[in-house]
Amino acid sequence: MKGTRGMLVVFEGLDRSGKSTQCEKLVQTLRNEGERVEHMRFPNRTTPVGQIINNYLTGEIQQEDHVIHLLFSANRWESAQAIENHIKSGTTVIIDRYSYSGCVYSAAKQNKTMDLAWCRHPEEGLPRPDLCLFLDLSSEEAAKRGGFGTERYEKQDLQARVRDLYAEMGQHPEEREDIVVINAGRSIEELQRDILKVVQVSSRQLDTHGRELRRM
Ligand code: FDM
Ligand code: MG
Repeated sequence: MKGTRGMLVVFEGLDRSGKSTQCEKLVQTLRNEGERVEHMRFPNRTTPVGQIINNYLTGEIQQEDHVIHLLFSANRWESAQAIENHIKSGTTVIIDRYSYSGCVYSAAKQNKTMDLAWCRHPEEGLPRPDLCLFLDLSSEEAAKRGGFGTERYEKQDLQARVRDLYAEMGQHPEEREDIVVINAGRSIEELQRDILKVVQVSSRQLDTHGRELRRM
């Protein structure tokens, strides 16, 4: 990946789909190849906004649906300039969850005034991923993998709606261009190989076209 700027690669998928494992493996592989890579994850629970989100997810506090949605988005905006700076300076940024999670988990609550379109608005203007790797696993298979934890969204009925909403969001004109579906019901090594290939193709396209960083 010798292009003029770094790539923005995000991982999406249900809880237990293997995102964090694959994210770490990709970061390591690219670093071993001599690439500069920054690894991030959302929610970033270390900031003041992130601490509110953490307390909400663990069930310590309640938040109105729209409010917590906007805080998840604000948590990305806190890092937007840093992401852009990394990319411009030639560092590739790899992120565990991004705007897709932001939209689908909120929309899965079925609040009457929070459809996908409403949920996507606060994301507009954020750095747009060059590639979104969607690790696809059924909610049943996800539940089998050691079961869910105790956090707020780790329930099978919500996860099933989340998966449908990921598919719906994949129809959005921009998201459709960025998203690559990876069958996550396979071994860690198989996924890793597949993912690396997809990233390499995407990287070559970027080198050829030398595109400006886009915005959501
Ligand atoms: N989540 C994550 C959201 O609801 N909105 C968001 O914007 C993001 C980034 O937070 F259930 C949800 C998805 C998941 C939970 O994520 C915590 P991790 O990856 O399990 O920490
Ligand atoms: Mg989780």
